[in-house]
Amino acid sequence: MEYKFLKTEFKDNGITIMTVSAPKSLNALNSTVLKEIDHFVSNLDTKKTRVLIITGDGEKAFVAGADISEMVHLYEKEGYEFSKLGAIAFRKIETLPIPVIAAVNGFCLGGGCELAMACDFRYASSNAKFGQPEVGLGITPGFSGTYRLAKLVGQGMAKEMIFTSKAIKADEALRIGLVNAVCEPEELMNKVMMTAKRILANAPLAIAHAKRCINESYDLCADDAIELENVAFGKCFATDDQKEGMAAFLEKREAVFGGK
Ligand code: DAK
Repeated sequence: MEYKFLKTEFKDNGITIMTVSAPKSLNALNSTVLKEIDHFVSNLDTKKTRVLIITGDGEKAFVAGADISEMVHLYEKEGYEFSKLGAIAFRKIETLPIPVIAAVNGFCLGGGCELAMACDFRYASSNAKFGQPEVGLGITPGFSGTYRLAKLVGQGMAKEMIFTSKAIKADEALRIGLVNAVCEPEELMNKVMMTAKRILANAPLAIAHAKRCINESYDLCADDAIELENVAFGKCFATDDQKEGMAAFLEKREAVFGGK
Protein backbone atom coordinates (compact mmCIF):
# COMPACT_ATOMS: atom_id res chain seq x y z
CA MET A 1 0.00 0.00 0.00
CA GLU A 2 1.21 3.52 -0.84
CA TYR A 3 1.13 5.74 2.22
CA LYS A 4 0.33 9.45 2.07
CA PHE A 5 1.55 10.34 5.56
CA LEU A 6 4.06 7.61 6.43
CA LYS A 7 7.60 7.08 5.26
CA THR A 8 8.92 3.59 5.85
CA GLU A 9 12.50 2.44 5.60
CA PHE A 10 13.39 -1.25 5.91
CA LYS A 11 17.07 -1.68 6.65
CA ASP A 12 18.56 -5.04 5.71
CA ASN A 13 19.91 -5.61 9.22
CA GLY A 14 16.37 -6.00 10.62
CA ILE A 15 15.71 -2.42 11.75
CA THR A 16 12.70 -0.59 10.29
CA ILE A 17 11.99 3.12 10.65
CA MET A 18 8.42 4.41 10.42
CA THR A 19 8.27 8.20 10.07
CA VAL A 20 5.02 10.14 10.49
CA SER A 21 5.14 12.78 7.80
CA ALA A 22 2.51 15.51 7.66
CA PRO A 23 4.83 18.54 7.70
CA LYS A 24 2.11 21.15 7.15
CA SER A 25 0.52 20.30 10.50
CA LEU A 26 3.63 19.30 12.49
CA ASN A 27 2.82 15.64 11.78
CA ALA A 28 -0.62 15.87 13.42
CA LEU A 29 -2.60 12.63 13.39
CA ASN A 30 -5.66 12.78 11.17
CA SER A 31 -7.80 9.69 10.55
CA THR A 32 -5.85 8.79 7.38
CA VAL A 33 -2.54 8.82 9.29
CA LEU A 34 -4.09 6.63 11.97
CA LYS A 35 -5.41 4.17 9.38
CA GLU A 36 -2.00 4.09 7.70
CA ILE A 37 -0.25 3.41 11.02
CA ASP A 38 -2.75 0.63 11.73
CA HIS A 39 -2.20 -0.88 8.27
CA PHE A 40 1.58 -0.65 8.53
CA VAL A 41 1.78 -2.25 11.97
CA SER A 42 -0.80 -4.93 11.13
CA ASN A 43 1.21 -6.00 8.08
CA LEU A 44 4.71 -5.72 9.50
CA ASP A 45 6.69 -8.93 9.05
CA THR A 46 8.20 -9.30 12.53
CA LYS A 47 10.44 -12.14 11.37
CA LYS A 48 12.26 -9.69 9.09
CA THR A 49 11.85 -6.52 11.18
CA ARG A 50 13.36 -7.16 14.59
CA VAL A 51 13.30 -3.60 15.92
CA LEU A 52 10.88 -0.85 14.89
CA ILE A 53 11.77 2.82 15.34
CA ILE A 54 8.98 5.41 15.21
CA THR A 55 9.78 9.06 14.61
CA GLY A 56 8.38 12.28 13.11
CA ASP A 57 9.45 14.08 9.96
CA GLY A 58 11.60 17.19 10.42
CA GLU A 59 13.26 18.61 13.50
CA LYS A 60 10.33 20.57 14.88
CA ALA A 61 7.89 17.85 15.79
CA PHE A 62 7.56 14.17 16.56
CA VAL A 63 3.76 14.54 16.41
CA ALA A 64 1.95 17.69 17.60
CA GLY A 65 -1.19 15.78 18.53
CA ALA A 66 -4.36 14.59 16.93
CA ASP A 67 -5.43 16.79 14.04
CA ILE A 68 -7.50 19.58 15.58
CA SER A 69 -8.78 20.75 12.19
CA GLU A 70 -10.40 17.33 11.74
CA MET A 71 -11.57 16.89 15.34
CA VAL A 72 -13.33 20.27 15.36
CA HIS A 73 -16.08 18.76 13.17
CA LEU A 74 -16.74 15.66 15.31
CA TYR A 75 -19.75 14.89 17.48
CA GLU A 76 -20.00 12.23 20.20
CA LYS A 77 -20.30 9.16 17.94
CA GLU A 78 -17.54 10.26 15.55
CA GLY A 79 -15.39 11.31 18.53
CA TYR A 80 -15.72 7.80 19.95
CA GLU A 81 -14.84 6.24 16.59
CA PHE A 82 -11.83 8.54 16.13
CA SER A 83 -10.65 7.65 19.62
CA LYS A 84 -11.01 3.90 18.88
CA LEU A 85 -9.07 4.26 15.62
CA GLY A 86 -6.02 5.62 17.44
CA ALA A 87 -6.42 3.39 20.48
CA ILE A 88 -6.55 0.20 18.39
CA ALA A 89 -3.56 1.19 16.24
CA PHE A 90 -1.49 2.16 19.28
CA ARG A 91 -2.39 -1.05 21.09
CA LYS A 92 -1.10 -2.99 18.08
CA ILE A 93 2.20 -1.13 18.41
CA GLU A 94 2.36 -1.89 22.12
CA THR A 95 1.75 -5.61 21.59
CA LEU A 96 4.06 -6.16 18.60
CA PRO A 97 6.38 -9.09 19.44
CA ILE A 98 9.44 -6.90 18.74
CA PRO A 99 10.89 -3.86 20.54
CA VAL A 100 9.57 -0.49 19.38
CA ILE A 101 11.58 2.65 20.17
CA ALA A 102 10.25 6.19 19.81
CA ALA A 103 12.81 8.75 18.62
CA VAL A 104 11.19 11.98 19.79
CA ASN A 105 12.40 15.01 17.88
CA GLY A 106 10.49 18.13 18.97
CA PHE A 107 6.83 18.60 19.92
CA CYS A 108 5.32 15.42 21.33
CA LEU A 109 1.86 16.51 22.35
CA GLY A 110 -1.53 14.90 22.92
CA GLY A 111 -1.92 12.01 20.49
CA GLY A 112 1.81 12.34 19.75
CA CYS A 113 2.72 11.72 23.37
CA GLU A 114 0.24 8.83 23.35
CA LEU A 115 1.91 7.36 20.25
CA ALA A 116 5.34 7.65 21.93
CA MET A 117 3.98 6.02 25.09
CA ALA A 118 2.66 3.04 23.10
CA CYS A 119 6.30 2.36 22.15
CA ASP A 120 8.45 0.27 24.51
CA PHE A 121 10.68 3.21 25.41
CA ARG A 122 11.56 6.68 24.25
CA TYR A 123 14.74 8.62 23.48
CA ALA A 124 14.33 12.38 23.08
CA SER A 125 16.27 15.19 21.49
CA SER A 126 17.03 18.11 23.81
CA ASN A 127 14.46 20.25 21.97
CA ALA A 128 11.60 17.80 22.62
CA LYS A 129 8.52 18.93 24.52
CA PHE A 130 5.98 16.55 26.01
CA GLY A 131 2.45 17.30 27.07
CA GLN A 132 -1.19 16.32 27.12
CA PRO A 133 -2.91 19.61 26.21
CA GLU A 134 -6.36 18.10 25.58
CA VAL A 135 -8.29 19.62 28.48
CA GLY A 136 -7.37 23.04 27.12
CA LEU A 137 -9.29 22.03 23.98
CA GLY A 138 -12.28 20.80 25.96
CA ILE A 139 -11.54 17.08 25.57
CA THR A 140 -9.79 14.30 27.47
CA PRO A 141 -6.74 12.45 26.14
CA GLY A 142 -8.28 10.05 23.62
CA PHE A 143 -5.63 7.55 22.60
CA SER A 144 -5.09 5.88 26.00
CA GLY A 145 -3.06 8.77 27.48
CA THR A 146 -4.79 8.71 30.85
CA TYR A 147 -3.91 5.01 31.18
CA ARG A 148 -0.35 4.91 29.85
CA LEU A 149 0.92 8.21 31.26
CA ALA A 150 -0.19 7.27 34.77
CA LYS A 151 1.45 3.87 34.36
CA LEU A 152 4.73 5.41 33.24
CA VAL A 153 5.15 8.39 35.54
CA GLY A 154 2.67 7.71 38.37
CA GLN A 155 -0.81 9.10 38.92
CA GLY A 156 0.25 12.33 40.63
CA MET A 157 2.58 13.43 37.84
CA ALA A 158 0.12 12.29 35.15
CA LYS A 159 -2.71 14.21 36.77
CA GLU A 160 -0.59 17.34 37.04
CA MET A 161 0.45 17.13 33.36
CA ILE A 162 -3.10 16.45 32.16
CA PHE A 163 -4.95 18.90 34.45
CA THR A 164 -2.55 21.81 33.79
CA SER A 165 -2.02 20.92 30.09
CA LYS A 166 1.48 22.32 30.56
CA ALA A 167 4.22 20.89 28.33
CA ILE A 168 7.44 19.71 29.93
CA LYS A 169 10.92 19.85 28.47
CA ALA A 170 13.09 16.84 27.64
CA ASP A 171 15.18 17.03 30.82
CA GLU A 172 12.04 16.99 32.98
CA ALA A 173 10.67 14.08 30.91
CA LEU A 174 13.92 12.26 31.66
CA ARG A 175 13.68 13.05 35.37
CA ILE A 176 10.16 11.63 35.68
CA GLY A 177 10.93 8.53 33.60
CA LEU A 178 8.89 9.40 30.54
CA VAL A 179 12.02 9.08 28.39
CA ASN A 180 15.11 6.92 28.89
CA ALA A 181 17.69 9.29 27.40
CA VAL A 182 18.10 12.81 26.03
CA CYS A 183 20.67 13.87 23.45
CA GLU A 184 21.34 16.62 20.92
CA PRO A 185 18.96 16.53 17.93
CA GLU A 186 21.69 15.56 15.45
CA GLU A 187 22.70 12.62 17.66
CA LEU A 188 19.22 11.23 18.24
CA MET A 189 18.97 8.74 15.38
CA ASN A 190 22.51 7.45 15.96
CA LYS A 191 21.77 6.86 19.62
CA VAL A 192 18.52 5.05 18.85
CA MET A 193 20.28 2.99 16.16
CA MET A 194 23.03 1.96 18.56
CA THR A 195 20.46 0.69 21.04
CA ALA A 196 18.52 -1.07 18.27
CA LYS A 197 21.72 -2.82 17.15
CA ARG A 198 22.43 -4.00 20.69
CA ILE A 199 18.93 -5.49 20.77
CA LEU A 200 19.58 -7.25 17.43
CA ALA A 201 22.46 -9.16 19.00
CA ASN A 202 20.07 -10.90 21.41
CA ALA A 203 17.58 -13.73 21.00
CA PRO A 204 14.37 -12.51 19.31
CA LEU A 205 12.02 -15.08 20.84
CA ALA A 206 13.36 -14.43 24.35
CA ILE A 207 12.85 -10.68 23.79
CA ALA A 208 9.28 -11.29 22.58
CA HIS A 209 8.53 -13.39 25.69
CA ALA A 210 10.13 -10.78 27.97
CA LYS A 211 8.13 -7.96 26.35
CA ARG A 212 4.88 -9.86 26.75
CA CYS A 213 5.64 -10.64 30.39
CA ILE A 214 6.43 -7.00 31.18
CA ASN A 215 3.32 -5.75 29.35
CA GLU A 216 0.91 -8.29 30.77
CA SER A 217 2.25 -8.65 34.30
CA TYR A 218 1.51 -5.01 35.12
CA ASP A 219 -2.20 -5.73 35.35
CA LEU A 220 -1.85 -9.07 37.14
CA CYS A 221 -1.47 -9.98 40.79
CA ALA A 222 2.03 -11.06 41.88
CA ASP A 223 1.31 -14.82 41.76
CA ASP A 224 -0.14 -14.66 38.24
CA ALA A 225 2.69 -12.41 37.01
CA ILE A 226 5.30 -14.79 38.39
CA GLU A 227 3.55 -17.79 36.82
CA LEU A 228 3.39 -15.93 33.48
CA GLU A 229 7.16 -15.51 33.65
CA ASN A 230 7.69 -19.16 34.68
CA VAL A 231 5.75 -20.32 31.60
CA ALA A 232 7.65 -17.95 29.30
CA PHE A 233 10.96 -19.11 30.77
CA GLY A 234 9.99 -22.73 30.14
CA LYS A 235 8.99 -21.97 26.54
CA CYS A 236 12.47 -20.54 25.87
CA PHE A 237 13.89 -24.02 26.47
CA ALA A 238 11.95 -25.27 23.46
CA THR A 239 13.90 -22.87 21.19
CA ASP A 240 17.12 -23.27 19.20
CA ASP A 241 18.07 -19.80 20.45
CA GLN A 242 18.37 -21.07 24.04
CA LYS A 243 20.62 -23.94 22.90
CA GLU A 244 22.73 -21.54 20.83
CA GLY A 245 22.94 -18.83 23.52
CA MET A 246 24.12 -21.21 26.22
CA ALA A 247 26.43 -23.22 23.93
CA ALA A 248 28.05 -19.97 22.74
CA PHE A 249 28.68 -18.90 26.32
CA LEU A 250 30.30 -22.22 27.23
CA GLU A 251 32.35 -22.24 24.01
CA LYS A 252 33.44 -18.61 24.66
CA ARG A 253 32.12 -17.28 21.34
CA GLU A 254 29.45 -14.83 20.16
CA ALA A 255 25.98 -16.35 19.85
CA VAL A 256 24.25 -16.25 16.47
CA PHE A 257 20.50 -16.35 16.95
CA GLY A 258 18.10 -17.55 14.27
CA GLY A 259 14.87 -16.66 16.03
CA LYS A 260 13.74 -20.29 16.21
N1 DAK B 1 -3.68 19.68 14.60
C1 DAK B 1 -3.77 20.35 13.43
N2 DAK B 1 -2.85 21.24 13.01
C2 DAK B 1 -1.81 21.49 13.81
C3 DAK B 1 -1.65 20.84 15.06
C4 DAK B 1 -2.64 19.87 15.45
N3 DAK B 1 -2.56 19.18 16.58
N4 DAK B 1 -0.52 21.29 15.62
C5 DAK B 1 0.01 22.20 14.77
N5 DAK B 1 -0.77 22.31 13.68
C6 DAK B 1 -0.55 23.19 12.52
C7 DAK B 1 -0.85 24.64 12.85
O1 DAK B 1 -2.24 24.89 12.77
C8 DAK B 1 -0.05 25.36 11.77
O2 DAK B 1 -0.77 25.29 10.56
P1 DAK B 1 -0.82 26.57 9.57
O3 DAK B 1 -1.36 27.69 10.39
O4 DAK B 1 0.64 26.78 9.17
O5 DAK B 1 -1.71 26.12 8.46
C9 DAK B 1 1.18 24.46 11.62
O6 DAK B 1 0.83 23.18 12.17
C10 DAK B 1 2.39 24.98 12.40
O7 DAK B 1 1.98 25.21 13.73
P2 DAK B 1 2.19 26.61 14.49
O8 DAK B 1 2.23 27.75 13.51
O9 DAK B 1 1.17 26.66 15.58
O10 DAK B 1 3.65 26.40 15.06
P3 DAK B 1 4.24 27.03 16.43
O11 DAK B 1 5.70 26.70 16.42
O12 DAK B 1 3.82 28.46 16.60
O13 DAK B 1 3.54 26.18 17.59
C11 DAK B 1 2.75 24.15 18.66
C12 DAK B 1 3.77 24.79 17.67
C13 DAK B 1 2.92 22.64 18.61
C14 DAK B 1 3.03 24.66 20.09
C15 DAK B 1 1.32 24.57 18.26
O14 DAK B 1 1.14 24.26 16.86
C16 DAK B 1 0.27 23.86 19.02
O15 DAK B 1 -0.04 24.20 20.16
N6 DAK B 1 -0.35 22.84 18.36
C17 DAK B 1 -1.46 22.11 18.95
C18 DAK B 1 -0.92 21.18 19.98
C19 DAK B 1 -2.03 20.46 20.64
O16 DAK B 1 -2.91 21.01 21.30
N7 DAK B 1 -1.97 19.16 20.46
C20 DAK B 1 -2.89 18.26 21.06
C21 DAK B 1 -3.96 18.03 20.10
S1 DAK B 1 -5.28 17.26 20.92
C22 DAK B 1 -9.89 11.85 21.34
C23 DAK B 1 -9.01 11.45 20.39
C24 DAK B 1 -7.77 11.99 20.34
C25 DAK B 1 -7.42 12.94 21.23
C26 DAK B 1 -8.32 13.36 22.16
C27 DAK B 1 -9.53 12.83 22.22
N8 DAK B 1 -11.19 11.30 21.34
C28 DAK B 1 -11.84 11.18 20.10
C29 DAK B 1 -11.86 11.10 22.60
C30 DAK B 1 -6.17 13.59 21.10
C31 DAK B 1 -6.13 14.88 21.20
C32 DAK B 1 -4.98 15.64 20.85
O17 DAK B 1 -3.94 15.15 20.51
